[in-house]
Amino acid sequence: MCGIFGYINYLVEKDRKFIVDTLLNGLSRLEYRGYDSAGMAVDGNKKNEVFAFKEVGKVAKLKELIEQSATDMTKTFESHAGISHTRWATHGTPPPSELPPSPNSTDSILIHSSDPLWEFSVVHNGIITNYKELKALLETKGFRFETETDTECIAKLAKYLYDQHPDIEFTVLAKAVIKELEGAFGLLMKSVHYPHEVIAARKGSPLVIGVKTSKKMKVDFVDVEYSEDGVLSAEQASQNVAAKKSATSLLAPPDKSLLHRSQSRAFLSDDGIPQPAEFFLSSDPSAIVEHTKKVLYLEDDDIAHIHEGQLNIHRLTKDDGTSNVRAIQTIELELQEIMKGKFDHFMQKEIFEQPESVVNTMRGRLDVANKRVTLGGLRQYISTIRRCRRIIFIACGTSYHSCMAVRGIFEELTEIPIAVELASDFLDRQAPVFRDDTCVFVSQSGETADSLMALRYCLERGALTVGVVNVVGSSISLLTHCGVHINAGPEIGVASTKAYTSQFVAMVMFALSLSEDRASKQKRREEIMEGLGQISEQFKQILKLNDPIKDLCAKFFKNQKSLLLLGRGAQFPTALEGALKIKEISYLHCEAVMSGELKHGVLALVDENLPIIMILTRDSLFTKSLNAYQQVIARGGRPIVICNHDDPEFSSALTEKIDVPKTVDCLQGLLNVIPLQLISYWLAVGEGLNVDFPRNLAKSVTVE
Ligand code: G6Q
Ligand code: GLU
Repeated sequence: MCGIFGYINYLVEKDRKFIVDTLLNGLSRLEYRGYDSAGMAVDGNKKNEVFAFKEVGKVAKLKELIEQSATDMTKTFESHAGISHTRWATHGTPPPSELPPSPNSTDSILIHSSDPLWEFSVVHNGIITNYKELKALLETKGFRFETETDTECIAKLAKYLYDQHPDIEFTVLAKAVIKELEGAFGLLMKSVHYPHEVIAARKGSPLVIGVKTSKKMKVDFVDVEYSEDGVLSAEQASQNVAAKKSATSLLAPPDKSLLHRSQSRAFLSDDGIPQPAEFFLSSDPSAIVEHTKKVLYLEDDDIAHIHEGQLNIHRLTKDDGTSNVRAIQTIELELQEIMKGKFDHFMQKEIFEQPESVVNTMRGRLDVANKRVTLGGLRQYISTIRRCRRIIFIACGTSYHSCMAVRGIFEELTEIPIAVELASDFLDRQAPVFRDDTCVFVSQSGETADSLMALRYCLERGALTVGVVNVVGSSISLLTHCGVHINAGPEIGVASTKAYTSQFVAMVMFALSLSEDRASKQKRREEIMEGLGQISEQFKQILKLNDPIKDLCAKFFKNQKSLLLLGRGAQFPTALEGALKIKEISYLHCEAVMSGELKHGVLALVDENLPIIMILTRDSLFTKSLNAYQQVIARGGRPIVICNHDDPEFSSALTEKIDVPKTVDCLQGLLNVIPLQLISYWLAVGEGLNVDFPRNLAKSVTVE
């Protein structure tokens, strides 16, 4: 996935330095979304001129490039539109380490032009699945593609259509282009032909618009305008050009009578004249909050047009079930929430935030004193879910592990058959889904393409869908029938930590809600609620192990090639999650093995040298887990044990152990995962690796 950011000032004079810095700053907030390369397009010194800057690597490199470019930063603009992008490449070769900053020289750069003059510039998050067809069509029209990326076809298609109809309005042109695009996108487009205007469109990838005006806005919504006119296909355009048809008949501005509503009233002053305004477009509100708290979330298939201080939202088709207005909301996210504070890395900050983030997940929902759980977002659907014939949890990566971790307690409390699916595999199998299934989509970002596609698949089959999501306003939270926001706060580190524990807690509360009507489960439910009430304090205790864990990493894992992590029952998902953390940020191979499976093969790896971590906290499977421990010891293995405080079984001074407090068995995984998060963190730091930006990864994977 990529991060896209745009800044438009209208009748608010700014110099180029301010504009460029605003874009760079926005990009650095979005850098967690991808950092293969970065780029921006801003107006040049003359009319009809664009300055494009592109650089391989992180935003800091782009900044350096701009500083070295000797561009006049003092030039002022009363109105201006700039767009930018930090990329996670999906198409085209991975970026070489050094490239000339020329606009058209390489496919490793993210921002795309229609031609060497940058008539149309596009930044894009997502994948255009029919780009090959579009490219082939455009090549027959004489276009030469400079890169391998899918995005380039958007800019070229715009240029092609514009050349056929130079009088066309920007929105009409944008609609004609967007109508041709298949796949997923959040995109921004600017053009020298439409100075100070930007088109922002969304289909499957997130896009938020921040609005800043000096005077209060007249209304806090923007009307959606529908038109079924004025949209033509690229093929039609080319055929019609061949037939020498009049351009206006093809791309005429939409018939006003077809407009659903006529004006974006929010931005007009009392006398109906647009007022000075600034607009911030972003893949994620974290890049906007420092400028304004007023935001508008675009919905899928929205095409926003920002021009002359106004924001208009268009859609290609009417009657598609979406609302007629988009609300301008006030977001509560504070900038400090997205800053690192006293920590060296976001991941470290997020690990240490867990005592608070789990409390935020439970706030207003869990009443330990009265033993009650209320999940407002599920209330209307809870009795339907109780009657469903199975619950399918669908997720990817860490979110999948949190589903695995709560499967047992769901089965126990609800007695409903539970399936846990990896979204990609579920789709690959085209697994059967029925109307009486409940499908739960668990996702931190709410934008993961595999999960989102699985959600659409389940919606098509009539299942009830539930979202367990962190990012408010994300696609999964918008598209599901009901759900729970985990309220963990923004998670910036690519390695998911606090989202995992909050998902876990949110899903346990979900299971508690579902089993509320079962008298036989009451005692167990109460025990779990008591346990949840203590989790935050227990997290604090475990976090005190930070220094010993750091030392342990240096002592046992330095220069190792591989690591085994063993767990059983509910602790197998903990082992899986720990192994994923270790792999993704320290690049050390780490394998999670179900202890019971050890003797069926993996035991062959065990000797006195292989580092092993075993999760051996007490639960009903403890005796069985000890068997695996004995098997390892018998082969000369010296496992590091994660066990409960003062467990007599591990009292020997020779046993290397990490002590954790005891909680209810089904919550123990919440505590046990924290030492593993810390191990992965210190392993990566020990190797001098970039903890928040592990190689080859991005925070939210909006590609299939
Ligand atoms: C792990 C990663 C990753 C993530 C998946 C799913 O540390 O963050 O495995 O969990 O990519 O992402 P979502 O939870 O956003 O759907
Ligand atoms: N497909 C575009 C590219 O390769 C955008 C990628 C993305 O959003 O992840 O650059």
